[in-house]
Amino acid sequence: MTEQIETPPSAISRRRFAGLAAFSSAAALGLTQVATARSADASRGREFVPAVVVGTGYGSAVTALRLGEAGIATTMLEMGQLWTKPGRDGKVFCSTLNPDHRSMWFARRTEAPLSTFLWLDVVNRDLGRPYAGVLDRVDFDNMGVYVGRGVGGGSLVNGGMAPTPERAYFERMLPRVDADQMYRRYFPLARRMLGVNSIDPRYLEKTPAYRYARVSRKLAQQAGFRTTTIPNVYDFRYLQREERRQVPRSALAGEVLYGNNHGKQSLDKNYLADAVGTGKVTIRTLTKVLAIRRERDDYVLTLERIDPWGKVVWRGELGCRHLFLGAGSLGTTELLLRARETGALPNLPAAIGRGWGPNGNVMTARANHLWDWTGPLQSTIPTVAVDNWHDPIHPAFAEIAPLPVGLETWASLYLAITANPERGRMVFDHVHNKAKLLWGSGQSNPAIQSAKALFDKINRSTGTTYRHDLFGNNERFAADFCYHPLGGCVLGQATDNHGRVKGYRNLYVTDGSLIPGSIGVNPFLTITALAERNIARHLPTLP
Ligand code: FAE
Repeated sequence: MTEQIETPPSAISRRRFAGLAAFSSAAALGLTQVATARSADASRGREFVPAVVVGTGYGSAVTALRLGEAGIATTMLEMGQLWTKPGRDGKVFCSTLNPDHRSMWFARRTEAPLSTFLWLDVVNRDLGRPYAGVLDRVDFDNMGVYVGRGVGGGSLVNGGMAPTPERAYFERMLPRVDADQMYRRYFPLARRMLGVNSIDPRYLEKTPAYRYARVSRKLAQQAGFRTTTIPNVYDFRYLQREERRQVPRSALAGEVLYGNNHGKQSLDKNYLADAVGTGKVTIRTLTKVLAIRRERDDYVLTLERIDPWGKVVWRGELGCRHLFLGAGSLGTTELLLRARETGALPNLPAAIGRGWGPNGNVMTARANHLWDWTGPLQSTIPTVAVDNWHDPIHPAFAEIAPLPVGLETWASLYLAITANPERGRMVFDHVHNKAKLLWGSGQSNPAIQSAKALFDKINRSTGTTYRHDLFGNNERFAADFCYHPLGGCVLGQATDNHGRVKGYRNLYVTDGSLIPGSIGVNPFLTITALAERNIARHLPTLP
């Protein structure tokens, strides 16, 4: 079998230009459809397309591009908005320090990961009328899950960190995946496509914007820990020009959680632009898939379209032969659980809903000595980590996060990724017609213990302490929310070894739900590479 993995660069740039132009004109005209050619109007009866991709995050974007390149007419369905049209302030996204209605997905108040500062309720803001904002927090018992909503999914709101997992851990988590092929072919391909780059070490050492990272790094090294830099999809050359005030500031203007107006190479700038540029891929925005059923050889999707204020403006159906689910760990698992539990797709495997985990996420913060000031200007794009992954008892990869509030805080903030072996389970709640996560509060303890082992040692060695004022209830560790939901449709369990869902033909999963709850580093590079690997296997079998 030949596996298609690359397109010549010249073809990519022509396509990308066409795709970007389609995004701009859809935004300018206020359309909920992005395409280079006009496609049929779904509001007139049930339409049929050969392939549907649900969602527009990493797995979906890869899949749609490769389907489009193969000449297969594909419709992408995204419940969030297209984020390319500036608001009244001339900006597409609002900043983390000054959030407005664009920040959160139908919420009355922002729900930032840090709830207080100096125990004061100064972080979150009331938002007024709920709106289809870009960041969602889905709350379950004992676990809140942050996800991106919009064309580009998580790429719109994430920190852009794109590390490659340690090979031995990747092999442990996904033992049936050919690691040689992944590390030789698909990780490099994903890095190239996503525009992964690394900070210039000379810039890292001298810029005031990463003083906070250098301070944390110094203290970690004093305690005997190894540190490393983390590649990113934020354009570090742009960042340097921001500092020189040659271009509008984004990472240096507190933008990240509610979107970056500049610098970030989110999926709409690469995979999705290329996909639309093939002329075969259409994206429908503000369109949510509610249910999936089977009619003869086809899948029929029940859809609902809203306006940005949440009013339902259309309901209908769309038929397809091949259905690719890329709605993220929560979204994909919910759709399949609903299909199984309502009897629409009764042969779906019992493994759907299992193997869920938060990638061992835990946040913590330390208070530094007065002479170790972290600086008022902090880049929102993290680029240094404390690497304690090889600790035999408490492995942790702790990324040094900014606290970009524009004034000195003497605080060092961290997102630690740990190898928490605990797994949760998603089940279907018939009463509320939605998925529910079963995650006990004690299940976060192994993650907290790993982070604690690392930061206790830093505090002991350097004579510093934890901050208690940031996460509410005087907590030093926050492991009751995550940025990295993984699992629910685990590769090789709910699906075959390439993401084909067991029990049904032409039904595929292509997102973070394939990864069994933990991958040891930030996950989007792995999700992208795995999606490339899987679609390369499926393409020759498609019409
Ligand atoms: P994802 O990107 O979540 O896309 C799913 C899409 O499907 C979304 O656009 C949804 O709106 C849409 N959707 C869901 N349900 C439906 C439905 N029923 N109908 C239609 N559309 C639907 O999926 N990861 C890193 O590797 N590095 C980082 O630095 C990093 N930082 C993060 C920071 C934040 C604040 C957050 C929230 C996440 C971060 N992540 C980071 C995680 C990363 O963004 C996430 O793993 C990926 O986005 C997951 O990719 P998927 O393709 O699984």
